[in-house]
Amino acid sequence: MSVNEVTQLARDIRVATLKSLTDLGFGHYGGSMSVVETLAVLYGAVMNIDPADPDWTGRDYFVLSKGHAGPALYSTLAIKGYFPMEELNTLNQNGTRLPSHPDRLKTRGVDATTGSLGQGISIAGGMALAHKLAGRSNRVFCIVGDGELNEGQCWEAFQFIAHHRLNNLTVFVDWNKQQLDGELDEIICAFDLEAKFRAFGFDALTVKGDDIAGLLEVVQPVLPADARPQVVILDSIKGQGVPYLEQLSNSHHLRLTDEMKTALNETIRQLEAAHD
Ligand SMILES: Cc1ncc(C[n+]2csc(CCOP(=O)(O)OP(=O)(O)O)c2C)c(N)n1
Ligand SMILES: [Mg+2]
Repeated sequence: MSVNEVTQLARDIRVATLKSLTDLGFGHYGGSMSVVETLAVLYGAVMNIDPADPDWTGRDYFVLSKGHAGPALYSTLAIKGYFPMEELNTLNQNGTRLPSHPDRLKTRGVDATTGSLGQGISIAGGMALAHKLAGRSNRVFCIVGDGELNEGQCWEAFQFIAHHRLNNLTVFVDWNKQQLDGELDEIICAFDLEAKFRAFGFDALTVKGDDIAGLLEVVQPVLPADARPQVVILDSIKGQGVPYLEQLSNSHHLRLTDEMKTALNETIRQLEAAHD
């Protein structure tokens, strides 16, 4: 996929996610929006996957450690053909196969059950070690939240990943500078993320969270066998790509008012009109 095609895919993921959440009337908007471009890059142009055979053992694996962004992952999987788009309308409702947080036993294409923050990165480390020990070339990709880094488990996992040189795992930190109910700087400051990861044995770099060309350049190449594992810090905005959400300081979980619905529907309309 070209940069233009991935950009188009990101737009489609954003629209589908906004629609599924807005039809429901509540949900995790901010953190879903900030990972849209990364999901488009991974599922559109980087990961070796077969939506017709989600359990194919040769596939690359994806772990959404910040599981509350599940709605964005579901839209990505539906667009890629893992299940029908209409199923997105069942998000988080009784009997759905799309619970608010990903469950690998419920949804085709979900590789790991997440939602309890801190656990997904440990799962991803285990997956990467298993591939490495077996001499397989599968890659593993994992997105953690910046607030999620408050969980000590993340740092245990990072040490494990660096110790075992699991450079078949790429970690993304969604540095959107907010967590559940406020700014990181007010709650627990992240300090210098690049420096912290380097001290933990990673190669670290920062890319704008919506810079599709930049992300492709960094993530597409397979790292040399002796490289340190890579962390990509996504300099993102909570609510990214949706003007109304970008200016909110509490877009983490919204229960929609009429005013919010109007603003979100306007963005959906504009994004759809921009469709090539
Ligand atoms: C172990 C655990 N503690 C608390 C929560 C509740 N919780 C859900 S999302 C969230 C904030 C996460 O912030 P961040 O990782 O920055 O997510 P993002 O900004 O990307 O939405 C919290 C505290 C949880 N899901 N798991
Ligand atoms: Mg955050």
